[in-house]
Amino acid sequence: MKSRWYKNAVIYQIYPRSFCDSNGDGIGDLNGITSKIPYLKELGVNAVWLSPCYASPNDDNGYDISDYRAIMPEFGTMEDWERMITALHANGIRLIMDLVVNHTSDEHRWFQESKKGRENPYSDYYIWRDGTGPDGRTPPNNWRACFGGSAWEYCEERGQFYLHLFSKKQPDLNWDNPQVRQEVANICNFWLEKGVDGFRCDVITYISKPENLYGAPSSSFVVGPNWKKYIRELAEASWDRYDTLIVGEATGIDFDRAAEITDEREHLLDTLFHFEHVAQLPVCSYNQRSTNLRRFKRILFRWQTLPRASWPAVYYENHDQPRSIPRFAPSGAFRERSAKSLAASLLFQRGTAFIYQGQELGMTNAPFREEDYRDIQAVNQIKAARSRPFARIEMPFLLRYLSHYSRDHARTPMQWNDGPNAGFTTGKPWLMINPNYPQINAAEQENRADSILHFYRQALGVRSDWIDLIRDGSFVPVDPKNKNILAYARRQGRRTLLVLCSLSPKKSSVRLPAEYLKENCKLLLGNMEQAPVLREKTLLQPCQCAVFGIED
Ligand code: TEU
Ligand code: CA
Repeated sequence: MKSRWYKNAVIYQIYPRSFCDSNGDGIGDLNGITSKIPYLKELGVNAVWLSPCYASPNDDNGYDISDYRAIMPEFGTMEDWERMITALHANGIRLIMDLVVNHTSDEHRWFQESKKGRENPYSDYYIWRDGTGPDGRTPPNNWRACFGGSAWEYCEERGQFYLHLFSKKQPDLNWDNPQVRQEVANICNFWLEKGVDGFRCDVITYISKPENLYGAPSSSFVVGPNWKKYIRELAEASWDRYDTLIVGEATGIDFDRAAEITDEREHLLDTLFHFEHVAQLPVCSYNQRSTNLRRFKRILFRWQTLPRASWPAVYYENHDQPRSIPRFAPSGAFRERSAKSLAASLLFQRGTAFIYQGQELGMTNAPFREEDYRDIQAVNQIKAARSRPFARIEMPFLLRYLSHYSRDHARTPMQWNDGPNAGFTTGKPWLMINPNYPQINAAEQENRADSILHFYRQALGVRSDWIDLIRDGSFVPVDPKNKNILAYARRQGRRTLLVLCSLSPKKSSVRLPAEYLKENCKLLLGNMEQAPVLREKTLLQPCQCAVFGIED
């Protein structure tokens, strides 16, 4: 029976490689996570989304799985994993695992068998096609891989191309093969029987490809021809037997499609991550503020109009995205205020709210040099640019782009304290630690009542007190055209939450309808000593936020 617990939940995403290293090898691990469960409990999150911790050669840091039922040795053992989930559950925190089944690692035994030829039991587990052209060495279509180059790799051993939408070490599974679908259901049941509370499904909208791939348009694999059938089949064979959250990563999805596939009556996904507000706009590629507030608000407010039967997921950061400061709000002198104002703007929206590790500290992008990048996406972009004739001209632009958008920015180790390696490891960290860790770290913020960390704890407390209204109430934009302030109201019966968030370095004012100018309006949360005085034209200080409760 589905309790739909996730409709009340705030979920904390952990990127295990960078969260906490317990054995000094410079790599985060499961025992490190277990040691920080009191921190998560104190923060007030209801669940953890754990990025992949399965056996993997780490071509894409675990999003290339070679054994779905084994723990990556660098992260620990299955006993460590059992200890972690037991401790999470004992603290009232659920665990969502990352389900990466659009593709496996090429080191998975299925692929090792499949590539041997067309007669073995695994030959049809992947998407193999004959090449075209006189020598048969032209790929079946012009699809490009997300990490560069063609999405087709020629395998001499088998004499065919295989499809890989990501790296060539991440061959796409053939979901048209019922045996593959059964294998995935078995993997889900293996983890659900161990007590997992659901899955974040990696690029799940890509799993159904068109039958005829020759010349097929690349958009044809987003929610492809058999997508609904395969998801329903998987739900019936596994997810539906447990009280799970199934959140899909839905790159390429639009609003109407999202409303349809998260509609409870469709029995497909419970919710999904869209990417409209974090889309990298060419014009913004080279400046620090990657989006203007009006566009940001327009997108966020639109997604708040998902029909009642559908359910949003709201987030600003994850392991693939740069840090939200300075991306969505001013850094520098206003960094702390901005972080709190962004938190207030996020946590009272309708939907399951996601916080990414370090967001609750106001962690920022890092000053990487070219040699510091580790992410396959950045490394491949640098390698490709270096190999081109105009590298000297191209490189400064690419490095400037990466300084804002590399996925490595989100993957710098957690900053626990101002001790060696920010308290993340006693060894050599696998990725550069942000040199601002002496100023931005959990220990410092633990001891400062006006820190971002304390603000998040307070905000999650307010969210919990008002959760019925936040879950079921209406969403009413306030002064939507305002280009400095993100403001909205949440309303249910006689109760209203009024959320005012300036994301501007300038003093600015917001127009409030008379219905919000009530005597019994109580300040619930704010990031400045002096709360704003509510009037028809309400003045906010730079990056000031305030959340008011009104009970008629
Ligand atoms: O990301 C899917 C995806 O589309 C990403 O490539 C995203 O668009 C890009 O990283 C933005 O810069 C998922 C995982 O979140 C990502 O970490 C993996 O690399 C990818 O799938 C392959 O599993
Ligand atoms: Ca370790």
